[in-house]
Amino acid sequence: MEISQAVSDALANGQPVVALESTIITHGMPWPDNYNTAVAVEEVVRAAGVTPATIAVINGTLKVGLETSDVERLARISETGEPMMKLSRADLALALSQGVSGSTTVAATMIVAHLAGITFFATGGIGGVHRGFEQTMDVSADLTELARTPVNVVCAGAKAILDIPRTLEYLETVGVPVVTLGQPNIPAFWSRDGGIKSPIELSGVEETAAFINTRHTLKLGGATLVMNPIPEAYDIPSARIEQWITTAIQDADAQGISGKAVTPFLLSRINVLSHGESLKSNIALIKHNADITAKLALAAGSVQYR
Ligand code: PSU
Ligand code: MN
Repeated sequence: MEISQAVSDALANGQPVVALESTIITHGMPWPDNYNTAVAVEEVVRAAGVTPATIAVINGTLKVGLETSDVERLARISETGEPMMKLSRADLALALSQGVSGSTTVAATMIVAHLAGITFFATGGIGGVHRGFEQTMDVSADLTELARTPVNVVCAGAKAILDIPRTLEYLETVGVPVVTLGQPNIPAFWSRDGGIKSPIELSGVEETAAFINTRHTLKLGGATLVMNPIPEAYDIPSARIEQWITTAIQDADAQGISGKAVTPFLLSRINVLSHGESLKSNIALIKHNADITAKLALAAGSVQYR
């Protein structure tokens, strides 16, 4: 593992660090929006007085705190055709043992953040239980990771490409608290209102930091999943996004897309179908999440999570 100077200094001084994932760069957005967003998100964290740590595997090394050149390399794979694995818990060791490169999903980013001693992590959307899982058994490894690894994750909810009620049921079963900030219903990524009551509603950063610290004092293990609604100006109501989702899922079925390829396929298809509207919202919500996560890390202070 290679920890950047800025990140290792912050950790050594007990200052807060926010982890950032890299699958959103390689498989979540097109070039050059992916690069610009990854750089901007790091800036948002720094502006709040917190150190960002973007995580990926570069030539077989776990990197915590990517250099800008690494971020650009990940972002440009659609241009360069460089092979880049999408790494979750099951395949993290493969990239290291083979000396190759890969981006880390929410699950893999949590694992690496925990190894490095980082306890807060900002992302856009998590993986979950896919629609039609009765047939495919497609349930993201992000969910089991949240249950076992104590790295708290801030997202904008689960995307409506997933089966959201079943995703919430699964999280309840494995004991992951789902906290929505400032509203009774969970958000659904592009939409502020996911139409389903949040298991827990808290008013903001201070209350959430107290909740998270109490949870760790109880040694309950695993993460708290915080859902932060997309800023109002970028909200796309469910009814509007649903048409694109339905078409994208039909296209995925027709083309026989399966396994790891499903989420990236749907994201890029929805971006095309929405003429970039979904991407604009995606960029806005991830920046907002980065800001809230940095503030949460500051408010939580230096409680040790196990
Ligand atoms: N959802 C999004 N954007 C993303 C992802 C999910 O809205 O970029 C990425 C994240 O890295 C997440 C991963 O951890 O996809 C989940 O993939 P899978 O469903 O294959 O576990
Ligand atoms: Mn899957």
